[in-house]
Amino acid sequence: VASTASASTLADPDTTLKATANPIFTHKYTADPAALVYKDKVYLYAGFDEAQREGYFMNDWLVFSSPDMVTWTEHKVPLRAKDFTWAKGEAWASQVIERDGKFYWFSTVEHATIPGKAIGVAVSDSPIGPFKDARGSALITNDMTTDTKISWDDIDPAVFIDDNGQAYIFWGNTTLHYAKLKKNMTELDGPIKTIKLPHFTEAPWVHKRNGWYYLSYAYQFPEKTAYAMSKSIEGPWEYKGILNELAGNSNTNHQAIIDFKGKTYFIYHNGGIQPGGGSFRRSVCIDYLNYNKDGSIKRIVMTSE
Ligand code: FUB
Repeated sequence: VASTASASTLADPDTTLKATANPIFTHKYTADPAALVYKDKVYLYAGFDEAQREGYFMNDWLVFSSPDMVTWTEHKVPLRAKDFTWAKGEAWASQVIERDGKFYWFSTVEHATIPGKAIGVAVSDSPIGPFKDARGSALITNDMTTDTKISWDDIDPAVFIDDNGQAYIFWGNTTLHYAKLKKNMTELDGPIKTIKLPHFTEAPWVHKRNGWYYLSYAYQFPEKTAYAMSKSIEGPWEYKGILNELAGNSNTNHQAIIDFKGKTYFIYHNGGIQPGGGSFRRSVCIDYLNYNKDGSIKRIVMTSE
């Protein structure tokens, strides 16, 4: 998916830019993409890598929309980490999903009082927000999972609604967890379970095609993207191999997969803006994703165009 980003000066909300090259945005560093197809548009959500120092420096999330994957409109900041009053900050990875005309934003933040990362959920009537905390408390905290060796093991929510209406949330670092969500999308419904996948690091993403469930994730560190397939959302998951190679000079590699207007897109980040880009100054890229006849996925060909 190519383009020459002509957006180097874009800074104002509701401004339109053309993205014809990877990285697709060059006016800001953008990380941890998640995407939602709603009606005739794609909504692309990303964390804002503010580039103020080494290490993650992320306070806000960003939202862009497009009718064609090339012309993008940047909207007002839809959500900030501190909009969760119980959070200390840190706008890490998130995903937005629609249910019954409402948009639910599941996000990783640092909890103010329960040590470690936590997952919150915000809600809006519009895919571009503004979003408001839907619970007033975290949905998932570091003390709810048994794997408490690291403070950032409850991160990177991925939410999936199956054809029968049952919603699931997957998340984790090192250990991959999942649980059912109630119809209200703001409460867990039942036990937290774990899935074992080779070299799971973080960044799960779940999608479904032709009766197959796909679970893609960041693999090892520095991260590649790998994936597994299953005939059931509850597994067993069969590891299918590497999907995307190391993301250049970014240690992390964080993907979203969507179908839009007849094509499948693989949306990820790298450190591609040079000079300046890197592990904490990341940029969203988009390439095509293609399937084999048996439903397995061809390796992503990363392009600069
Ligand atoms: O952006 C902060 C963290 O880096 C995310 O939550 C991870 O997926 C990794 O990309």
